[in-house]
Amino acid sequence: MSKDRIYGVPQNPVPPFQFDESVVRVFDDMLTRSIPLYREIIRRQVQLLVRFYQEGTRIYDLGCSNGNLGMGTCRAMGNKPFDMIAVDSSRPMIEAYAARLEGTPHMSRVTLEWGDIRQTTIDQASVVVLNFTLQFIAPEHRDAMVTQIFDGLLPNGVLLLCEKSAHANATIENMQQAMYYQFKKENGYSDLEISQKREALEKVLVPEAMDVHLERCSRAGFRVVDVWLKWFNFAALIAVK
Ligand code: GEK
Repeated sequence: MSKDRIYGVPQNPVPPFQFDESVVRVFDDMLTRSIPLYREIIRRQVQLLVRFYQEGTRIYDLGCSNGNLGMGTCRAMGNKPFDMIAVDSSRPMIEAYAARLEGTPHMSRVTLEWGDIRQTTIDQASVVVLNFTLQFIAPEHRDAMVTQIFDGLLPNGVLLLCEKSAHANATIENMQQAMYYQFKKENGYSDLEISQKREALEKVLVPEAMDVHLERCSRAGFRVVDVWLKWFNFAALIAVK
């Protein structure tokens, strides 16, 4: 796994963050050092996915990146048949995922699609995973995205949503930010790397308060929504149709 050193040298100006080849090369290192409990989240989401998957239906992984969730799903499903559609708008991400799947027994179970998830037709789904991806969609398109997911889910189908969040209260927001930067420093990121990454993500990753996510899911029609994991400004929720 290559080490993420992308923001280690001063850049002026810092260009907006993109999921390009340089990011794909270091992606797993970047995620494990930048998303608290990333491995734990993937592991539990795979378990939730297996639990809620209804035979003969589809699983969607929207913003699948290089396929950590998909590869975990293949291992967990074993010989059980399933049909997963994995979508990402970054070509290098889809290529990296395809390379991981190539030659594995599950190759035919996962359909990779290069494109914008806002254009994905969701149909006959029992599980939809939206893992740290809604945050990259413009806020004005988020209601439509979640409604599109709700409409494509079968009864008792679930949305598994993970996001970096914000807090409306300044004291809590400042505390969460401080804890998050502490986490990144503990993982070896320098002050320069942290501040340049923050600048690159400004306007690209727009976090919302957890209340906003919960209300959006309820408005879309989900009958129950639960936050199953929270680490300061990171959270995972499950919404059941
Ligand atoms: C994981 N889920 O390992 N359409 C499709 N893909 C998009 C869009 C869009 N509109 N916007 C962003 N992406 C993964 C991690 S990463 C999270 C997800 C992060 C894609 C983008 O190309 C990237 O691969 C992914 O969403 C977000 O659990 O890096 O913080």
